[in-house]
Amino acid sequence: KKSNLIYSFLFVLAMMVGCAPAGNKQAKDSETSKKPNIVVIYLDDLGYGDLGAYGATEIPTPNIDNLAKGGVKFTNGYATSATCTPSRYGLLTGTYPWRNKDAKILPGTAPLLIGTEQMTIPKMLRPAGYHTGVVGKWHLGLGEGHVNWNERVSPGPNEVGFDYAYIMAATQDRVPTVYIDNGHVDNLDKNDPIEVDYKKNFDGQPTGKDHPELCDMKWHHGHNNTIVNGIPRIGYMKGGEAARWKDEEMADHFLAKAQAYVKAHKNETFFLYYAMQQPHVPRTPSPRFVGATNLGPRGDVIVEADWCVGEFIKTLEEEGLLENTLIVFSSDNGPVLNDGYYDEAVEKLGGHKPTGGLRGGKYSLFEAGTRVPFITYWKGTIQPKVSDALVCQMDLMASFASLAGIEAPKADSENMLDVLLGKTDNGRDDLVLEANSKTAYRSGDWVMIPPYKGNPVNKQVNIELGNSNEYQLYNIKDDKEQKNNLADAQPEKLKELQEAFEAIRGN
Ligand code: NG6
Ligand code: CA
Repeated sequence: KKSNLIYSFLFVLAMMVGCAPAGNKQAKDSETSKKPNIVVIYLDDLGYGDLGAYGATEIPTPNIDNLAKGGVKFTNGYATSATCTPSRYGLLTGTYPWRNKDAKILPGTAPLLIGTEQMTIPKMLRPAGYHTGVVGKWHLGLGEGHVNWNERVSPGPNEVGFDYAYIMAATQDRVPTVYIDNGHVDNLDKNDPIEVDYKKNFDGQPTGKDHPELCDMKWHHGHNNTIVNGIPRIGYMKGGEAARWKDEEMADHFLAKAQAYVKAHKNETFFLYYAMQQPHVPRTPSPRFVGATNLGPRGDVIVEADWCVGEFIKTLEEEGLLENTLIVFSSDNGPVLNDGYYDEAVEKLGGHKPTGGLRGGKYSLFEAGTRVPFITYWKGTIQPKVSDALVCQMDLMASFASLAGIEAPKADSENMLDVLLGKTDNGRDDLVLEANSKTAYRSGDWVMIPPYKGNPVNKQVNIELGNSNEYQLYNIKDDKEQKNNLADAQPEKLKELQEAFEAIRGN
């Protein structure tokens, strides 16, 4: 009798252990199967006016234009910053990058900028059942300061939330010029180890500075260290010959990885951050796109990027995922023409307006630094429209949390899901903008730029930076080009913005 009792007790126990988790898992599966995939397609230095959908007439971008036509095209969509590293930091962590003093353009040897304890979009989405991947440009640092590129490079994207990471470490113009596959340099020959240094050259390595005759692409400023594929780069690198990327194949290479990711995870719910390299320098279109525009390489790589977007969308469609995927398209900062190489971007510009008429450009506190193309697309769910709502890439974190039905981490990110889905134009009230660690403030239709020391113009890239001895105040609804400084005429407005700005900066 006693043993019977024990047996039935054990039986009940076994049922509880065996079935309860299975029941939970089923519930979880049916819950997660309803959740949409999320894809962020991120370009590098694409300006507000660089797409047909935003007014460009000299650069055909039919595929991205289709996303804009079939989704929400934002006219007040912002990156957090006017350069790459801080914008990517803001996007992935939902936190203002100026809160982190190290969030600046990083060399290829910089340590990981995002703390492994910090919350990120992929880390947040994982417990909600998402598989997470990044393909493309990283530029958020790797390792802890002394990376050995011949061993697994860590911590990196895998350690801050990405299940899959196929990346370039920094930028196309910075060494190491290799792809990194979940921490391992792809195609590395152990007998030809890689060495990287940003201060000192390696013996016997020709540089762009000393050997301009070895360069197929000429440097204009910076970019005169190690020559890889005839292109002089930022930083010194030795070895790793077999692992070095071919610049003209980079777009196809990342596209193939992004497509493979989708195919491999089509039966799961996934978040993919597809960070393309165009139109950042060096601009190296595949031969298929050379001459696609009359604008030289800068125009041609934008057409190439548009083609990649089209191919990628095709894959989502072929896999039957397009109606269950929210796509966000944007750029990390505004446009620049000559960013350090002679590539005819200035000479062949013609009537094209990369900034779409906004003032400034990459590196600038003026609008063109941070206001960028910003499109959301979700076939069958988002009704096409143009939205003037103020939104920032930093808001993706809280918005994706809402979409995934989870609580948003505490951060600067604001839940803009209904705005992103085109259900309302009730966007942010205000936003702090950042360029080279200097900040400006947008509130409603007003932008306030505090006085800053420094050159008003970066002569090398020929861009107005926004530095001035005076306070600047613009009504960007009436004065899109920021020509009319109203700081003197509207002292009360100025005071209102100053106080609100200081309240945010101070907390
Ligand atoms: C600058 C580079 C520029 C570009 C930029 C980063 C020089 C003179 N200029 O320092 O070419 O690489 O950094 O661009 O080296 S970003 O889009 O990644 O922020
Ligand atoms: Ca950039």
